[in-house]
Amino acid sequence: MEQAGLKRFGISMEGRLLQRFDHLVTRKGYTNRSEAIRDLVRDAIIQHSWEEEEELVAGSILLFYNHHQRNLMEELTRIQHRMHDVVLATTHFHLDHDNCLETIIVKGKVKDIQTLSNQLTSLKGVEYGKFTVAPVEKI
Ligand code: NI
Repeated sequence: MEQAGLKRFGISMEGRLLQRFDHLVTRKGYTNRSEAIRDLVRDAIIQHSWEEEEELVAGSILLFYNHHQRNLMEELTRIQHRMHDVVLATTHFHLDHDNCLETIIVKGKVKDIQTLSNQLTSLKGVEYGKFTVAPVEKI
């Protein structure tokens, strides 16, 4: 029987990811996974709602990838050139022999920056990508 309108659904994920998630749940003081996931979902919805806006924001896109991945470097450059009007600067760090960390500083309409971020983070070989905007303020 349903309680207080709560719905249940199943989530599948890799064991290693789940292990790290559980560590986060404990560290952040959540009493259970559901509570942590509800917070993540709320954040995601807020982040997504910004896409609808025409508002100008500044932010950064953080990318972690292995530069040996075929065509990845070319694709990263091509996409950034195509959206050069929102890219202010790109800084590339060679972390070790294989891995690179790149931060792209952006400014523009949220929907354009989100599009750029989605294109970059979904590229094959990008192992981690994070788009962060400055607190919602008019620039
Ligand atoms: Ni590098």
